[in-house]
Amino acid sequence: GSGYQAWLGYRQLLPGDRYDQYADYSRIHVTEKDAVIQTAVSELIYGLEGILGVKPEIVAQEKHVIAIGTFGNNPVVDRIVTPEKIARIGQEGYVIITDKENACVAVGATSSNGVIYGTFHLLRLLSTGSDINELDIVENPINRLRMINQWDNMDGSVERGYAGESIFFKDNLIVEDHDRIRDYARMLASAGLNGIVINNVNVHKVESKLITEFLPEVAKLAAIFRKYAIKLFLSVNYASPIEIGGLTTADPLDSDVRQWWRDKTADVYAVIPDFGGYLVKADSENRPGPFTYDRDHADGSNMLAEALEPFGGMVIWRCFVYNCKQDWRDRKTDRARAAYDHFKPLDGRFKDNVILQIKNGPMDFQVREPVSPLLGAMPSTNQVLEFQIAQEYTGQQRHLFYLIPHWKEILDFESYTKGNGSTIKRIASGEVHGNRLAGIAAVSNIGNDMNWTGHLLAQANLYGYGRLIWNPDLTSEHIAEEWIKLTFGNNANIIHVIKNMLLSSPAIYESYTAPLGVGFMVTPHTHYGPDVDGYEYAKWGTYHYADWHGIGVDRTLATGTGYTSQYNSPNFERYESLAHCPDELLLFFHHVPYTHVLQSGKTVIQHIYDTHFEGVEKAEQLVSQWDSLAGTMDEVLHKQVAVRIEEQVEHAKEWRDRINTYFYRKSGIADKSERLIYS
Ligand code: BDP
Repeated sequence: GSGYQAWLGYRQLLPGDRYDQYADYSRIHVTEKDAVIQTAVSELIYGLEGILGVKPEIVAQEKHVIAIGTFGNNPVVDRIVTPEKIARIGQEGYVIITDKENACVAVGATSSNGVIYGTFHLLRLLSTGSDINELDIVENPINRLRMINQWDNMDGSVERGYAGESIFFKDNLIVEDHDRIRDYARMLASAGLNGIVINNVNVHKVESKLITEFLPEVAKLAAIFRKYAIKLFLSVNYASPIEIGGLTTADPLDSDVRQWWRDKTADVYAVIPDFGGYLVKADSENRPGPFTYDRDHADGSNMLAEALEPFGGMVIWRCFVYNCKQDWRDRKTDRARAAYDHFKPLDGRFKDNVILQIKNGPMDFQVREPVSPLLGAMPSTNQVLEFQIAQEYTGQQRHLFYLIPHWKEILDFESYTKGNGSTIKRIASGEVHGNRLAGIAAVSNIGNDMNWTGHLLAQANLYGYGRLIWNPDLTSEHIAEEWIKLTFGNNANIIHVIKNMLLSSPAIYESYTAPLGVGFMVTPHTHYGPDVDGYEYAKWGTYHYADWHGIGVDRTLATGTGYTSQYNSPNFERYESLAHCPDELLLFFHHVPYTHVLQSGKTVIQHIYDTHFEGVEKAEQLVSQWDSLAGTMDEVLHKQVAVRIEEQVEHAKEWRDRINTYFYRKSGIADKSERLIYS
């Protein structure tokens, strides 16, 4: 095992009950020639052959079959699926129903896209050994846009990539061998995703040419993804009219600039008729944008929206806009405020096909930060929530960090933006404000490492991301269990051990890194490993303000930056109040002395010491848990993970010692349990 098959390994069943049951249904009945349905057929053949060891036939008979197709086009599907069921199926949804008497399973959908999702669902059931005699499943995705963002550069590197080089680009060209890209498309579709941006949000001159010189090659990639019901999008450089168009300005109100974008966009649609649209990072971290011309982000995005509109395309415009040249001497400047301050006043000015893409927190994918107050705060504007699957600040796929529970906390957060029930998941899905365009995007965690994600267990984050955004009500436990079974098989002990490891991992990592929501404390640039003051006197605005007396950022309205006032009541009051602010976010919102007593009853300083010692102990337990599986699973895969977890422990010790020593020196307060070498 190399891990390349990921969750699509389809290991063969031993003869016995399930084998016989599945064999009874194992022929395929399909009538449609549509490319996506044909993809579903080949996936079904591939999966069944893996599970049963025999290649299934495609047959005309209407018994002992798995029938897949769209309503009205497949006699077996139409015989089994009632009109009442059909009425419940949306554009991308599906039903899976068993007609036991005739030994048929019908996978039916409104569109061929639904058929492929239904087929992958059925394969999941088979591959995890489920009973298929009584299936009666109706599924519709909760989020309309289910996107993955590659941060791949054409030189072959991946920004914040921790699993090798790009599978899309090499030497400033698009790769010619498309096998891996096709296999990636399979993985994404099987997890329910329907959109991909293939290049980094930081667009260099060479990637600007993806919409010109490289367009024929891009079209080939779009064709691969199209077969898997995935739309292709591109990140574009706001200054392209200058960079590659020979114009002297990129002013969004300039008529030549507008014409340039209309022409280029028409060229794109001429070869990719179902092209999704553009993703744009503008006026952010030294990227060009409308600010250069004294225009705002509504002007900038609407210009692109106008070019895309005739073709049904959309502009996904990122809100990661802040001043990366702040002054640390001024306690009133606050990067956390920036997205809301820039965008909220523009509500109502964006065209219908503009979507703002907003990171889950106000800073940058920290292990702990509050939920972005911009989410849901613009009732007349489309929004997409942005997560990061790549673990930039959560251990870079060297430390174990199962992201699903972390994302679920965010999705379940109550924003109160339109009264009770205004949770982030209902905002993201478009339900709260009734948006036509809405959904979730995330930065991918894959590269050309043989097992895709470097850390084999980080595959759970890619798989789980897709499953979670299809249905945000799925539990972390359920997703973990599904992924483990698909990846490692049905051994009860393996499932039990890995599930525990995954579920405990976020808290472990949090406990030995930056404390109580204060964030960063990582090595500048690489963002891996501890550097307590690395960003403290830098311009990036990621401060913790630790001194001899205390630590934390005062973001209250009363005495601080006023960031708390971007939240609705009662979140505002909760964060504003030192007594009510949740412990895990205390230092994000308040500057307190080291002797401040937390709701847990501990002082801040003792909390720091305790969590850091305990965190390392728990990381050590991960090693023994994993070791206990040796001999019960594929040896190569076992070894791959063992190496990573051992590194995690060593590295956790470094975190512990640097953080603890630092705070001991700053505060002069000893550890009550006398574990510090210094005291
Ligand atoms: C930060 C990354 C940086 C990205 C930026 C972004 O450190 O590499 O370009 O976000 O999201 O997390 O644009």
